[in-house]
Amino acid sequence: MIDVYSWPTPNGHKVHIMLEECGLSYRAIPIDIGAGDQFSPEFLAFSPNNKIPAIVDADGPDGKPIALFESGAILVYLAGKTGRFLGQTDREKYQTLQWLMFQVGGFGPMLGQAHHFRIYAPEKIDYAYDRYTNEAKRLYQVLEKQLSQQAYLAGDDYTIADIACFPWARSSANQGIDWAEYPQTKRWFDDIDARPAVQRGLQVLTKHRKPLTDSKSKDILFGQTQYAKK
Ligand SMILES: N[C@@H](CCC(=O)N[C@@H](CS)C(=O)NCC(=O)O)C(=O)O
Repeated sequence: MIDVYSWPTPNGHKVHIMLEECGLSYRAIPIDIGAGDQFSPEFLAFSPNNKIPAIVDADGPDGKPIALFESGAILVYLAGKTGRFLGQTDREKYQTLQWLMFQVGGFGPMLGQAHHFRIYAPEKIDYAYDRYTNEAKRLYQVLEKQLSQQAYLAGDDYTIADIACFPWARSSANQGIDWAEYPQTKRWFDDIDARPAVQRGLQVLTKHRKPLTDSKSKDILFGQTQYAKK
């Protein structure tokens, strides 16, 4: 049994989708990041960066429990455990990892900033708004070029690189993206969105979700609570 400590956000969805795609048994434990659950000592003990997702697999590689944080590392772990969605040859594996790194190093963080400065910032800061909107558009162009040459990011097959990027593309409108300008990326998006395991993964923990509108949650995520010295 795998315990996934998570919340229905893009980084959480990635792991929920992978667990569903692989048919693994798991239990989803809500960490309400708007209420500050990510700062509890119990969670920080295995997720020291105070972010979801994290997993505890009772059946680790050596038969002993293993705890992991960082969604990219969790996807690689689950791919290794099941032999799925990483590619078969060494070449395919490195190509998958390359696009997974593109997501964890850029496509997630930069789109998160675009979303933040377009939607959550208490005032419009033109410089930040434009910088991250332009960077979002540039990153979608990178996807568009890749996906105009092949079905999926790492080649002909669906991999953890696609699983990692897809949940971020669900918020494209809030990132300043117009799908009409990225037809191949939209084709890729619709293809993944139609997968039953993806739809099941997207449902995980969603009954707990609340809109991020209250000032207490915003302080926890973006203000004094987040940056208080611990
Ligand atoms: N690099 C991390 C990022 C995880 C992340 O940013 N998680 C957000 C939700 S999508 C979170 O837990 N935020 C809570 C906080 O910042 O306190 C990963 O890929 O797992």
